[in-house]
Amino acid sequence: MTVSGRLKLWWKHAVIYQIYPASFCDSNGDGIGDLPGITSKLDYIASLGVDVVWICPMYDSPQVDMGYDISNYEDIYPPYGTLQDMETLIREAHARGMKIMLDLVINHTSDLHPWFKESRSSKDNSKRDWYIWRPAKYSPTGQRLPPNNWRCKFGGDSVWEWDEQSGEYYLHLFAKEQPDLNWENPATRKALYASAMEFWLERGVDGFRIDTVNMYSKPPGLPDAPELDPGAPYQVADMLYCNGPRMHEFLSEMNQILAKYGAITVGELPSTPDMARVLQYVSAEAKQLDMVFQFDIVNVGFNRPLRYDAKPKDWQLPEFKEAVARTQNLIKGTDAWTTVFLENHDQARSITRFADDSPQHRVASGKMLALLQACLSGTQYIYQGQEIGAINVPEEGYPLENYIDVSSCLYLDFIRQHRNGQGMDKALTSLAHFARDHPRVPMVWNGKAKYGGFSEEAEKAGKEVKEPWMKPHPLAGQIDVASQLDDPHSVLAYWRKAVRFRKEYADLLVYGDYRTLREEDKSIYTFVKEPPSNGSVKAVAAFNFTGEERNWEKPTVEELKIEEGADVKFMPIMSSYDGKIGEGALRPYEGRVYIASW
Ligand code: TEU
Ligand code: CA
Repeated sequence: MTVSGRLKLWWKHAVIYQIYPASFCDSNGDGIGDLPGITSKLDYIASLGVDVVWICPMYDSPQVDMGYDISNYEDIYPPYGTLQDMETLIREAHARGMKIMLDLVINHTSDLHPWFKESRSSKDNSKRDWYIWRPAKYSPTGQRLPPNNWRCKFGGDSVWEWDEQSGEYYLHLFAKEQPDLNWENPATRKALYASAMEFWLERGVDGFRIDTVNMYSKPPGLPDAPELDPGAPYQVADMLYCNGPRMHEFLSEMNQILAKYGAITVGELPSTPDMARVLQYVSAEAKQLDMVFQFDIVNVGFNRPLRYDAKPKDWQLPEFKEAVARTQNLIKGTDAWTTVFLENHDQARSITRFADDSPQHRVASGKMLALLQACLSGTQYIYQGQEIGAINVPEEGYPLENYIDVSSCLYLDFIRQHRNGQGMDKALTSLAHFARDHPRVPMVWNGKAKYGGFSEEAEKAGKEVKEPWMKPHPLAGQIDVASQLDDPHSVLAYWRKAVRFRKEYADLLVYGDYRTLREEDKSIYTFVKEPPSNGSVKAVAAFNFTGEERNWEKPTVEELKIEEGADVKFMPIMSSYDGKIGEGALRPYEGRVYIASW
């Protein structure tokens, strides 16, 4: 079955809801989210119209990077629960017609994984080559130096950690507690596929979000990176370690296993601006991945070599439109598929980043962004809390010590170490806008309950309730699930409506071709969704990204690319404002969609 000339598949028009287990729901009062807590909320999740639940790493881990540092792929981090709890969650999700997607983190393990403990024990250990070890270099004065100049993704220091005991450096693109696996070793790959993939596919998991999916094949010789940031101690090297020479060979090898189970895959694909390169991962014919997360949209406004040096809101709407177009055009004239997301566990809240989180405009912004997502082609992802209009914690009232994510902490360490601590005030302003901590603040189920109802079930059961592992959101009393569940004017009600709307008009909204109109307009974002093959129906969407009412004219026949003189009818079918769909001017942070026919 094809739609708009595109193969129609269930996971293409699916809605996938991302859960960060530590912060979703605490069932036993220890202040840490857990698997039974997720299971207790499956009816709520299903009520959003969700088809798949993506759960961030729940595996056993020392939690240096919140589970993206795995010490045992085949067991659960004890505070989250047990393997039994996981099997219950999978079964209960399936019973509700929802599928389960897990996070596949196989570029690195934790330094506490038995494999790494063996590997580091000695140079001639049988698992030495399961990780990436290199001898030190030495300066002319005999100073020990790391094997190359690559910069760590966190903080900005070296990717090499010296291991005194075995007298070599090991590679870690992320934290030093996350040693990179050596994918050149077939024994390592084989063990990974069994432990991280098949163990869970055998337990009924339906697919994987594949972490850093383009970093496994390192460039031979591990050459120095170009000095793009003169004066910096280490250099950005993702142009070297992303999309390496054997990446597609490794993914094809993985697919031999995934295909046996019909597992769906979405790869996290950073640092790949070239569309032709992205297509090598997601063209259906290539049989690599079903879809990928590109970073174009979420990177809008990040414009400094060190991520958190960026200034808040340092972007214009045309840049945002271009970024959306790059992710949408991936499917134009190809057999590829794409994704739609504005948030995840690594990105600050989209209302704060891309619209207006002030009390006056927060709700309108949340509804507008919900409608924007509903209108974009590709598989749609919603991150926990997005559906209730969650926003960043405010700068005031949430001090630096509350930012506990490893990338926030290593950034502050970098400032202390390399800038003599200069700029800490700017660092707080930047973290208050961009930090990964914002989406990890505990979910607010009931703003009137203790800690925002994060442990409400435990409280009701009379259990002692500890403060959550992360400081609760200062605005929990205003932005919560409970007060929105039965409010037809809430962001939550609107997200449910937007998901239904998207499914109703899937042919254009999910499967249609996207085309930006009026690219240079700095206030209003207008685009068209149209069948790849000419038809006589298009969707026209317009979004006012400002806090003032703005005039807006319907597109001309030229803009719509239809024959001169055609008598075009515009039927308003959706607005992000309640009540009768307006005509003409767009109200503050209003989104509106028309069907244009002729
Ligand atoms: O993120 C990969 C990645 O590239 C991140 O450095 C991302 O660019 C950054 O977090 C954006 O702020 C994945 C996971 O999503 C992230 O949570 C992990 O920390 C990382 O891999 C290591 O596993
Ligand atoms: Ca708990």
